[in-house]
Amino acid sequence: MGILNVTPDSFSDGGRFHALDAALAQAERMLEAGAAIIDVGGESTRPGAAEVPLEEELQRVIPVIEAIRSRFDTIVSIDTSKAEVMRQAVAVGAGLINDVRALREPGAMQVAAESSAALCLMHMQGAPRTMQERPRYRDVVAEVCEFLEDRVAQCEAAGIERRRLMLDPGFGFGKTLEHNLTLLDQLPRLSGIGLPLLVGLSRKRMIGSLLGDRPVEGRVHGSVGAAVIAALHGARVLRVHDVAETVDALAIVAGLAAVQLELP
Ligand code: 7PJ
Repeated sequence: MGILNVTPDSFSDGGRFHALDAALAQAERMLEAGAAIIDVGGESTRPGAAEVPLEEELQRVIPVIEAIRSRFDTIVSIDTSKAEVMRQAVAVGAGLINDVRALREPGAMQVAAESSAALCLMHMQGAPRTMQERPRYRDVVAEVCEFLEDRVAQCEAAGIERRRLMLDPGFGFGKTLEHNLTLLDQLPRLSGIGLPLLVGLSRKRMIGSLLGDRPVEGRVHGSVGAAVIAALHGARVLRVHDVAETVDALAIVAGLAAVQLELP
């Protein structure tokens, strides 16, 4: 899954046309590099980020999803928590709703149930503006599992079939470095829920921390290393910025998996 941010901070130098062009060019690069899904997001959920008004988010993401779907044969994912953004995104061809709030915003569960899109439910403790202030858990893996199992049950109660769901531990969303590393280490316990896992570690602060507070531009190799670990621990979808680099690394993981499957 290649990340396509359409926030003004990602395509800064003005104008919606420029933003659309730049977004399409980036989507094309990621698809050529081997991405299977393009994740379009217009709301920054980085720690400390302010919320984006509905109209603004719609204007950012809907034309981009439409344009990608008309030009490329790919799955488009919409990274949003807002019901109306989900509804319009699905109407113009998004096939996956990726919600860091796991369908907890008003109306989101209903829009998801009325669509036939795939859904990614992510764990987050708190809200983006404050989540990194003092994350606390008694047992981070158990609590993330409990939360995700509860959201799966809520989805099933709303009439959403299990086979439409993917789960995500939400690296960096209300978690310390130690929480993040514990989750990465114990990822197979989350697989035990029985649904595919999506994992996003790309260029995140935890990668920077392990590299001596490296700024975001210097986190590519660390991110690829983290993606390999996640894949070896059972992640089925990797949400990344650096598609070409990650696809190469995953070819090695796939080679290993092929040999392992032939052995007793
Ligand atoms: C994630 C996401 C993630 C899923 C973001 C960033 C922050 N969606 N959206 N999982 N992260 N499913 O990329 O640094 O980890 S935005």
